Amino acid sequence: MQPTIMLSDKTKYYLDLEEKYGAHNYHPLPVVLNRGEGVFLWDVDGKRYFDFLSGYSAVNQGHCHPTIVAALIEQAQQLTLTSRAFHSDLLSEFTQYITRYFGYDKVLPMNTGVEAVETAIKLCRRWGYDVKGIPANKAKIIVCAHNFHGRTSTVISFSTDPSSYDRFGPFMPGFEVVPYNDLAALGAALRDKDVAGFLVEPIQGEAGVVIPDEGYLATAKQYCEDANVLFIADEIQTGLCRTGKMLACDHEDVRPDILIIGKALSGGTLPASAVLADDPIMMNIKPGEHGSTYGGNPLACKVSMAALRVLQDENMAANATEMGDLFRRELVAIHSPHINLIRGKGLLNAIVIDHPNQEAAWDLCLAMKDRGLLAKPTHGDKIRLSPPLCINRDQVLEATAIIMESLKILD
Ligand code: IF1
Repeated sequence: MQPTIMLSDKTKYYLDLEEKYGAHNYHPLPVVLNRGEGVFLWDVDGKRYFDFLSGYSAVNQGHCHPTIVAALIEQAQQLTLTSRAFHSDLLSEFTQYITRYFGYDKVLPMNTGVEAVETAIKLCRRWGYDVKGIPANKAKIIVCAHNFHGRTSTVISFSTDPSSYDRFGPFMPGFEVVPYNDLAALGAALRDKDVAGFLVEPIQGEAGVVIPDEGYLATAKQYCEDANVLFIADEIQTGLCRTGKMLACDHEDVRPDILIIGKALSGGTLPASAVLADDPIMMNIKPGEHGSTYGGNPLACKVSMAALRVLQDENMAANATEMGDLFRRELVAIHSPHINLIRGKGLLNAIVIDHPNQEAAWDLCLAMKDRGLLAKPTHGDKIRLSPPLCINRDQVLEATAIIMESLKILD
């Protein structure tokens, strides 16, 4: 049965405006939002929804978290941007705060996630030349099939998803793709003396929450150490308590040589990302060799410290573990013939829809929207289910009931 999409005139008005004046580089669910609080979003007609996307894990702390918003407002009235031509008190405090928080010598602040990935690539290559002694312009970085690290022309150069890279060439050389979760392939690729780094998502988000075998990350890290290659973790989506630990790498006690974080670093308020590494890696970049106008701005620094503090103060890692376990148990208990697979760690979850209709996952998302829960399909048949980490037991149960009810439209 096809869900009937009934949209209010108000909703249609906004959809039409964006359709006419905005580039068509997205295909959103037909819902127009104008308010958020905790695990909830409201549309322009005042209808309330559970947010099961969390801005792709940017709002781990919940929408408009009062502590984070207070920091934002306070700092916005004091000082927002100096550029890195001058110092700011907040950047100084932030560098100390975040390096102690994650246990690294140094931080390099950027804005969006992909900028932090770009920064990590440059840091890795520079280390490859200056420390490892790779001949000029020969450095290679190993990446994984079905990776997602962002949208810049360098980063899409090593994407294996045609919708990311097709007709956007020519592409940046120097990347070697190996299958994810394949230690033998990684080991073979690491025999090349020109390899400087291995860039990996501890759980592949865009690929549909693909969790590697237990021990993969720890062994991959060991292989990298043995080959004198940097282990670079993209924790932009998996980090900051999303999977039940501060970092997804913590599940295997892996300490990345280069750590990339973003998204929830600002709790969904403004773009803030960061690259963390120790001095032997970070100190190879000298003044004038890398930077960003907004990177490390005092507003982002203040907000990021608040966002990190909230994760700790509100035990969001433990809650993600507990609520994630409960949520997956509840999903399994639905026994829906239309759910092929339920997987996840903490509150980073996905279901795979099994249905003859190609549009089933999209239709299910529309049905869930009608019943008050927002999620978005990827790759046709997968739906990511990742609510803010402040979700409580009753809310998990209420949300699961909505999902169960919505699944009936696929009967
Ligand atoms: C979009 C996906 C999620 C990321 C990892 C870097 C970035 C991302 C591991 C870049 C961004 C976002 C971007 C968003 C969709 C979304 C996404 F489905 F595409 F894969 F979250 F699952 N590394 N992921 O997940 O960060 O530059 O965007 O700040 O619309 O492209 P950014």
